[in-house]
Amino acid sequence: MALKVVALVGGVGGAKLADGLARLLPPANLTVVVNTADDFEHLGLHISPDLDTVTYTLAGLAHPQRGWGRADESWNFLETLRTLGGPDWFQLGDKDLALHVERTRRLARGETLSQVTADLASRLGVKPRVLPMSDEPVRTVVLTEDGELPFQTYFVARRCEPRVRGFRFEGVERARPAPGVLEALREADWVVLGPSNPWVSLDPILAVPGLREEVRARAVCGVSPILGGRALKGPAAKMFAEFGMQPSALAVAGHYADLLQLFAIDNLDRSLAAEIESLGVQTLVMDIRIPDATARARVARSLLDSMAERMQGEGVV
Ligand code: FO1
Repeated sequence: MALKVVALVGGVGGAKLADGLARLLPPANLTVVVNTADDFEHLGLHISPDLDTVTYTLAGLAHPQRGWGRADESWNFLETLRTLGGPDWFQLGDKDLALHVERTRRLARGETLSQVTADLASRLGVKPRVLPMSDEPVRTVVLTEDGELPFQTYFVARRCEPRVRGFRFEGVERARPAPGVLEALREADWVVLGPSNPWVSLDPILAVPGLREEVRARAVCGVSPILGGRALKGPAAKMFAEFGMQPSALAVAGHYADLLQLFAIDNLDRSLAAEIESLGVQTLVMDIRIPDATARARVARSLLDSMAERMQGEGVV
């Protein structure tokens, strides 16, 4: 019987792993819980970049190189906005824009983010359940040497250049897990932590009151977002370094050591396995790069096999 899995993910890396799992698991056995602390209001629209990256990836519509936004996009809106003197620092393609307009319209009518997400995902042909971490607004604020910056200002407008001192997840103490999140976790055989940025993609999800405790009660398998000391994508390695830590798969395993049973690291990091195991975490050593469908399915297959084996070893199955 197929395992029931809840994947906690942020942007591009997490979406790709979710896609690998979706290629192998029956849709009813996979729930993807997505970071919404990168969400922001821009041009009067509610933008949910990580939800959209996951939705487009699972729908087979994502831009193959960038990972975010859509393939076969046109840019008439952005070019016209630029001509008119509007803010063009955040790239919104024409097709992508339609989704933000429609989401914003429905939210203004009183639908919740999880309702809107479920309906839009289903219209785009996504089969597994995609849930925002919360329906309440949570916003990552990056504490930098240049002061506090909203996440997308730090990430896109400032290209992650300012040195980071810490993070604040504004609103998180009032946020509740979105409907279905705790139920999915309680039914799950395994929780998978995607190869997403630990600081700004997974920590906000785990900071939603009640969520971390529920994850800790389950078997958890992580995938390193760092290989050979470098992030697969984005500023994770830079952030570890700015906090005075050597960026590595070991540093990521240490970040979640209280949660993890299994942790997948890259062949390049084989020499870190013993130290990760000394944290009480079993390591899986493999090629963790997942640029295309074949690689995503291969990594997902290894994870699912190891999770099933571990359950059998413990006499759970
Ligand atoms: N990332 C960028 O680096 N530059 C952009 O202009 C940009 C636009 C954008 C539009 C829609 C969307 O869904 C994502 C977009 N992203 C862009 C990615 C986004 O900022 C990041 O992927 C996440 O917030 C980090 O996980």
